[in-house]
Amino acid sequence: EGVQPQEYVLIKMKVISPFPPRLKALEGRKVYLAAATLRPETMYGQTNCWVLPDGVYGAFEINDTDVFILTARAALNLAYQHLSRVPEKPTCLCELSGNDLIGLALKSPLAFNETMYAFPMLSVLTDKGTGIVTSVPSDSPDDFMALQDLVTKPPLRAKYGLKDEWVLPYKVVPIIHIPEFCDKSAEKVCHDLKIKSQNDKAKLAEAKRMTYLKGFTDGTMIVGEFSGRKVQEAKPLIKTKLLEEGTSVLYSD
Ligand code: A2H
Repeated sequence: EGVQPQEYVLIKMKVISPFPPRLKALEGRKVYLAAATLRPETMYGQTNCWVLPDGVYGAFEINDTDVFILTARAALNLAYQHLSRVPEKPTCLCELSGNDLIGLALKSPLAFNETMYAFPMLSVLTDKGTGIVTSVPSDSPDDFMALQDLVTKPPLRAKYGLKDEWVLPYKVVPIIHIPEFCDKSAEKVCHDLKIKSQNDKAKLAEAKRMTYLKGFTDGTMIVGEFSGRKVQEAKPLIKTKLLEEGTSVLYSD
């Protein structure tokens, strides 16, 4: 963690009704899993959402219409950033565990994937961002390996009650071309480094290092409104678009 506050874009991943029993108190409201990202330009390639199974989350009133599901820590920060119905005071409608969120059906801005689901990832930190992470397996080695684990390990799906039809049809969506890594940089680097699972922390750190900077400096968008533009140019434009259309908000951690 740096000394500077990190500025994230919170992606509003809309929870599709009917809500499961644990969320019934929220039925009729606009409820979102609020995912913190540093890469808004990758949102075209979202395939699912990540939560920490044992993480503690809450459903908080952000304004008169929207409810965000995230950690209490993030809700308090948001309350001091003018994102709480009651100024400087989070209002929690119900407490939820990560396990309550697993399997929720979601619709997320820009994603080509129409419906996606919340899945477990054990490396999600609840003291960073919102504790909710959106998954872009084309460009994030963490996301690629965590999804790969769920696809290749039926017992892991069973442990968390994931239906095969939520997990197995997923496809890595190519969204950014990087000359060195072709169009699915995370998949290529994970393969080249022979990364076995999401628990292979040292190699994943190396994979992230290799892809993160290159994506920004050498990447070109190959999908969406800014297709053909450099990632460096497209990133602020996509960020502004998401904020203006109201499908995202800014958040400082
Ligand atoms: B990024 P930094 Cl395509 N726990 O978004 C674990 N990881 C978290 C998190 C949390 N509580 N909150 C956010 N993140 C992830 C997209 C992405 C991201 C791509 C490529 C790289 C990448 C899609 N996932 O991050 O420690 C989120 O994943 C590589 C660093 O604050 C967020 O951006 O620097 C990033 O980590 C924030 O990490």
